[in-house]
Amino acid sequence: MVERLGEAEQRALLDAHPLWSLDRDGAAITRKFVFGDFAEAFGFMSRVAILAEKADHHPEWFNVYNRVTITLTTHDADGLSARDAALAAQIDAMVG
Ligand code: H2B
Repeated sequence: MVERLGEAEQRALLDAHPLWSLDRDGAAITRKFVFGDFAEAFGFMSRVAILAEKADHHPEWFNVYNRVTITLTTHDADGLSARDAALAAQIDAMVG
């Protein structure tokens, strides 16, 4: 098992990454992205996939044409962990 974020850590995560919102009763965070077209959206997903594979931490996501919704949660923690905070930070750094 992986340790879950405490309440203060969860607040810090949302403060640092205001475009993400709590989801699933606090067990996940979600952010929506909109790109110019499918190629841009899929390029972004490819870059996230490489990060995810390196970190062995994988997003749940949904894509329709130029829109991507990413949900981060840690299955091994049954909720949010530092791994979600780290991946959210990397994704935010990628797109601004
Ligand atoms: N991704 C996510 N989001 N949560 C996990 O708990 C997780 C993962 N665990 N990717 C990893 C893979 C685990 O199953 C492997 C065995 O390390």
